[in-house]
Amino acid sequence: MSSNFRAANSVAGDVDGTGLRIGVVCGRFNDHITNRLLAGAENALAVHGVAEADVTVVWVPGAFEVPLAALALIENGHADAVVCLGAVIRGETSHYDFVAGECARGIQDVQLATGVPVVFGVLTTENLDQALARSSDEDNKGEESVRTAIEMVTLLRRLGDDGATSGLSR
Ligand code: INI
Repeated sequence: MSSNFRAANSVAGDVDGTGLRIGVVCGRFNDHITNRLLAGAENALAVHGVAEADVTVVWVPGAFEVPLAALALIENGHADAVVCLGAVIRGETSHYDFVAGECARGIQDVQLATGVPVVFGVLTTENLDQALARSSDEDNKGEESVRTAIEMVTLLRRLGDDGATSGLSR
């Protein structure tokens, strides 16, 4: 099925991080994984033009504490977006579902309450091998999360302005 109908307005962000202030919240639990996510995130921050001086990394005990630290970064004016990094591995915990679920819910709550992008860069895997694979040089959730953060900030700015730069008509 096709038609000649084309939406008049189409908006997306980009991955130019110049001038953006990015907060990174990192869980210390499973830090053999979260340090790899952080390395991927820092690599992406450099690639996408974010200045070192504009990045604040905050360490918390585990994924459960991540949303509160993200909220504090935002409320204290430190970040245009927050990238949350953690590793919850099912094989190693009996309360996987609580930790992973509450972390995800908390992150979504913070971004919806504040209007500031908060990215879920928390690995939730069945085992250590999967966590290693998703924090590798080839495939790194930290790297991907930085791109998401920058894309969402630039998207929201375009949606929020008067349409002049985005091309949105009213
Ligand atoms: N925190 C994690 O980040 N990953 C885990 O796999 C994990 N496990 O296995 O329990 C974990 N637990 C700690 C939790 O995030 C809190 O720090 C703790 O419950 C104190 O609130």
